Amino acid sequence: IYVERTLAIIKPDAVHKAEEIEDIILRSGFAILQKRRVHLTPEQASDLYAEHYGKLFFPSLVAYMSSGPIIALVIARLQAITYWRELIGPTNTIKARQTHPDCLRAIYGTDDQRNALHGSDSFPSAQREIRFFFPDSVVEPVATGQAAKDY
Ligand code: YYY
Ligand code: MG
Repeated sequence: IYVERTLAIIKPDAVHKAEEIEDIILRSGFAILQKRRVHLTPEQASDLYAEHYGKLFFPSLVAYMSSGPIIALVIARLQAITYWRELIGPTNTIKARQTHPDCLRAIYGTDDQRNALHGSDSFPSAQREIRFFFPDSVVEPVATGQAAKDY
């Protein structure tokens, strides 16, 4: 068995529900390894979402993500990357409410862009995003056996 790490973000529209969301994270079998409350500048938000640079929604995404404090969390459990994405649900909150009413974006999201939560979409993304918020951490999203002592 192996423990995997991923990056979760509680976005500005959901920060007022952070306690409740962290509780759900813990009850869903994750450990919260690191946590940081941070107010990104537009430049930092652009870097975080660089993969979407040039898309129509990019400017408003950057404005949203820098509109207030966010909470970045390194969370860990078995298959954390896949499982956290499953738990937060589809990107579009409005559609999520129709197809996945129990997912966290359906519950905590605001509209089709302000979707309350982020989850890394792959192993390389998790590495990059964990390093983005926690540059000093030893980034080893997958830990086997003895490496687990790091937790
Ligand atoms: O990974 P995920 O957050 O589910 O979606 P992405 O396609 O990576 O988009 C990142 C972010 O951008 C999304 O959470 C909301 C916003 N966004 C948007 O406003 N409009 C879109 N058509 C697609 C994404
Ligand atoms: Mg994405």
